[in-house]
Amino acid sequence: MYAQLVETGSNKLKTLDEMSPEERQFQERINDEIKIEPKNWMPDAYRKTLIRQISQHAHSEIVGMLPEGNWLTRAPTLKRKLQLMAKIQDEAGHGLYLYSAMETLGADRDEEIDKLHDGRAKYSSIFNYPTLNWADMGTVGWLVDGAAIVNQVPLQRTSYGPYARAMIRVCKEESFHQRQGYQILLTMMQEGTDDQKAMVQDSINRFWWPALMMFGPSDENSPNSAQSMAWKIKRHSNDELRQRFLDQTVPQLELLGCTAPDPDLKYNQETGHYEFGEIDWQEFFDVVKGNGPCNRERVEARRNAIDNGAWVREAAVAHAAKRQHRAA
Ligand code: FAQ
Repeated sequence: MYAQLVETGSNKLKTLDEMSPEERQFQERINDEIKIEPKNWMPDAYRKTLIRQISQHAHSEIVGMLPEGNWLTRAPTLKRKLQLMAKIQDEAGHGLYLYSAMETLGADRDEEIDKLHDGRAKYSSIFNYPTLNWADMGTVGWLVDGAAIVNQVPLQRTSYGPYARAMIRVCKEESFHQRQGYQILLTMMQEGTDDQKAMVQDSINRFWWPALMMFGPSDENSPNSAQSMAWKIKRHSNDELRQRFLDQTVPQLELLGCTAPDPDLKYNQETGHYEFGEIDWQEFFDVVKGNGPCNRERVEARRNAIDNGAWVREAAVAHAAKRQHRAA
């Protein structure tokens, strides 16, 4: 729908006729599904929007390592520990591809990371919730990576080439993450004690609503959607993706033998979709503004990681300089 706005001018967005020749050529390229590459001309606002979204996405991957890192030393078996370690390393890798994609737009990585550290940059709200028990490692994989996949699969077709290409590998790895999470929960539900089963339900109760919030504000309160969809940065609206996630997740919830903390959740035979209760948007905006349960702790952990690792970076630079000097 949004892709048509540019042509019909039915919103505040410019029509093709109102665009400069450069803007028009750019939009026509997008309408024809031709990727925009770093050296192509692009409107400043397109560049800024992408830097905003890709940097937030990269920060999410990096901050997203923290809630799981909390459980590495307490994984119940060596196998689980190795899987969790591999997943966390993948997330670091995703952050690095994304920062690289962002740099192709002329953004400076250090500057963007500074914005994360001083609270100017956002990252996904979901990572501001604590991971309190081992089942949370299953729930994060199942629900959080599950939501991330639903959001990221369409991003493989986003209009900016480097972002779209980064998403292909990211999505493959997220699929493994989602399955390992679900498998943790299935094992606990099928082979666990009553206490372990209760742990799974408790974890789902805490992560259910925050996972639905990951898709962002509802369409009528999403200021960036119309333009981002016209530019085909976003291919579906926040609410469409939230619904898609819910429709695929509820049957998995039932297979686990668990319930959602939503008395209004029900299947609508006519529409073929699940209906759900009201999201607590106040909670969402509080968390996004920095007032969630773990916001301060997360940002501080990232700041400390950079500060404590400074000597390693300095040593690596000194070592490289020494080798270069010897080779000369
Ligand atoms: N949390 O107008 P919209 C992962 C902000 S990766 C915080 O709808 P937009 C992997 C939004 O930035 C998860 N802020 O914005 C993993 C905007 O703020 P601004 C991250 C949010 O950009 C798994 C304002 O609200 N994925 O999980 C959130 O068109 C497990 C208005 O919103 C991505 O970043 C939120 N949930 O749509 C790692 C995917 N939602 O900048 C470890 C790429 C919205 O105007 C463990 N990003 N905001 O001040 C996107 O697809 C989009 O940016 C949306 C938001 C859909 C997130």
